[in-house]
Amino acid sequence: PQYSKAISRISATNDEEASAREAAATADTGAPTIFDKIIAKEIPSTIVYEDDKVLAFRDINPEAPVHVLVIPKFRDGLTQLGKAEARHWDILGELLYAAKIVAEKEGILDGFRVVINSGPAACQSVYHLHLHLLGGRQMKWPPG
Ligand code: TR5
Repeated sequence: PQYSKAISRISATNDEEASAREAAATADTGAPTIFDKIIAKEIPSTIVYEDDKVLAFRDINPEAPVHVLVIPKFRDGLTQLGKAEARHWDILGELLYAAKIVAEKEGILDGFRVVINSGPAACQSVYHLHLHLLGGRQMKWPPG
């Protein structure tokens, strides 16, 4: 009984977290986001990789021991992956390769996950394209 109580507590927490994420998912208005302030260094973040096109910093609400967001410095209409156009080809490749560089720096090349939430149905909450790099623990499949 104690065990099942613990399980139901865990699922309640997961349900609450899931509802909170769904509630946080917003519409894509194209307005500037908090990530502009992070890029401009007006808001502090823990930067783990930076070059002229890409910034990678730790997620403020980590879902894994390693949880880094990899973003383009110039959004250029890329509020979400679903808005990608042919001109974004290069930056999309840069972001993915930067994720690999960060995975290597973080020591998680044995297994990591890259996630992109695109649009409200995927619970996207910040409309500046970003890759979530997650690792440092055994990942589960399928994702929710
Ligand atoms: O839900 P999506 O895929 O849009 O992911 C947005 C991510 O941004 C979430 O995982 C948030 O935890 C993360 N986030 C939000 C803020 C923030 C952040 N990561 C680092 N620093 C942040 N600051 C300073 N402010 C945020 N609002």
